[in-house]
Amino acid sequence: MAYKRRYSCITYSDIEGGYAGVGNVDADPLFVDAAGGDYGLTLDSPCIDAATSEAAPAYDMTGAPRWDERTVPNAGGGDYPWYDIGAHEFVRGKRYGLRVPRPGKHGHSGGQ
Ligand SMILES: [Ca+2]
Ligand SMILES: [Ca+2]
Repeated sequence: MAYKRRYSCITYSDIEGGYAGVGNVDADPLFVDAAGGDYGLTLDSPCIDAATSEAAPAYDMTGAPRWDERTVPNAGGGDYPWYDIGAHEFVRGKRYGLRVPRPGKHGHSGGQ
């Protein structure tokens, strides 16, 4: 078996069990409803304003712009130290849900 061992450099991430690196945290990300497939962040999440903007997209995977949550101290890095850890940016008052469709759930709900 021949493979090259690669040492990855992980920073500004939330890793269960912990991982050495700048800005890494080991804490429950406090998703909205992980069991229900909603991986959005709640306001108490340690992932808010804790990532680095360096080499990170200005929008999250749902298209929401990165946002400086004023009630959360900026603990991230880069030019804009208020990007959230993960694929989902917390935006107050507007939830951009990252929902994973689950089989067995009844059809579309008609709004809120
Ligand atoms: Ca943010
Ligand atoms: Ca902030």
